[in-house]
Amino acid sequence: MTTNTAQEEAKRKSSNDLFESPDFYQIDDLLTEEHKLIRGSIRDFVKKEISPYIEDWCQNAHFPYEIVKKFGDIGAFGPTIPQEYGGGGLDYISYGLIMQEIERGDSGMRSTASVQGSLVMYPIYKFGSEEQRKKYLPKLASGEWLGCFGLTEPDHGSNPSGMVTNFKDMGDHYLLNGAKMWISNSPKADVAVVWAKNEEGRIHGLIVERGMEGFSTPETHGKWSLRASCTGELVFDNVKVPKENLLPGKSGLGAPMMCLDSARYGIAWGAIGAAMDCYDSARRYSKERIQFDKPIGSFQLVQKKLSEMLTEITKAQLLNWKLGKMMEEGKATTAQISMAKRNSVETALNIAREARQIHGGMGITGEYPMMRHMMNLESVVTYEGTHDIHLLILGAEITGIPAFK
Ligand code: TGC
Ligand code: FAD
Repeated sequence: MTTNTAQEEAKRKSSNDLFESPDFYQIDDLLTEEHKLIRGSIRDFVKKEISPYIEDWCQNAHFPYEIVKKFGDIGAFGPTIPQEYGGGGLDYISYGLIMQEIERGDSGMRSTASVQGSLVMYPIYKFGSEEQRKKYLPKLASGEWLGCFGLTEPDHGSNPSGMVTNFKDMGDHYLLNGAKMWISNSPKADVAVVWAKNEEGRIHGLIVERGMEGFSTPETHGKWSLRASCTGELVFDNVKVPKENLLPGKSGLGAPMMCLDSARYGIAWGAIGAAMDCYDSARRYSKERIQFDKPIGSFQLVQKKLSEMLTEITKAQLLNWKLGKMMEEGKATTAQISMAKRNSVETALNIAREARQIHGGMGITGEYPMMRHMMNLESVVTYEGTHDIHLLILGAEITGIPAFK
């Protein structure tokens, strides 16, 4: 395809992104003018920079590396990190809205943004030294560098405290050994925040940089989900990590778990973005598609599907907004975040399936977004704590009895 033809094709697809956000309970009244401006600018960005291309990226399992710099330019990385470190200095509702709009475009794109902001910049800001903050945060915020977060291991997914990746104090440096698996952004990342145990078995965060001898990041191929996001391993074979790369501010499993609280919050908003995209496509299609000489939207069964979708989206929007307020006040608990992440992803998966059905056979094609969202959401329902782990976090909160072990 010549450049001109490619641009025309992109323009055609872009003009097909007719997304209109459902707001059945006038939740916009709860937003400030700044919130609406931020949401509007990210929505425009998604229509221009993601919607025209996302189908091709996913079909070809292509991670568009150039999106990293573009995300940096629009302030998608580290929205709540203070501006002095390059972050947005925004509140948690703004952060949620940014994730909602990006995931409305694609969950893989939101993954890139939420890993960078919540799982790489957040721990460096929260637990890092002033030197580490100054060295890494501005470059990560601008998209000059891409980061990843290594917690999961081949034999330790839901149970990260069993991790075997470890480091030894060698006097003038640490020696890091082990492997991480299923790491978003890893094949292209410049820096990795890696969680590993010291000789006493205490978990610490270390910043590992591409180019350190013995550090490699093999890509994971063959995914049916998040195909526009790159995923891989982190392999540490006697990697010499400078002592100044240890995050000094917090150790223990609580440190990575605090990062997960922030990222799971973003996912709660993001997944509803994907749900809104599916609902909006189904709403429009139901008015255009004629069967038995009538629009299919005139049939009660189709109206039932649409009504239930809108009800669930509205409930989740309200839950997310209230959670955002509690995050802002520093009052949100891990269990409250689990409830919202779990609810949003389940809602989005159900809506993607129902919306796909409303589109009939056309729903399985890339002309419409439902199958892509549905396949993406199969990762979202698993990562950042599986659906059942979040249920157990809630169960432990209700009963006071953890049922993980
Ligand atoms: P448990 O005994 O409950 O806790 C161990 C220690 O950690 C502390 N802690 C927290 N601290 C602060 N905030 C939190 N949210 C905390 N959660 C736990 C806890 O107080 C305790 O501290 P201490 O001082 O008493 O030792 O831990 P457990 O081993 O029983 O595990 C609990 C469980 C299963 C809930 C937890 O480990 C879990 O959530 N597992 C799921 C793992 C997970 O979510 N992995 C995500 C990997 S990253 C990822 O998926 C990125 S995808 C990103 C993308 O592409 O968008
Ligand atoms: P397992 O823990 O083996 O779970 C398998 C099944 O057993 C699940 O259904 C689970 O709910 C169930 N189960 C496990 N324990 C219990 C229990 N106690 N009670 C009841 N049921 C249980 N990780 C990172 O560190 N960084 C990343 O950037 C990252 N990105 C990812 C990107 C993708 C595309 C994917 C798919 C994963 C990513 N992950 C990442 C890993 C992700 O967090 C893990 O896949 C997830 O935590 C689950 O771990 P697991 O896959 O090992 O499943």
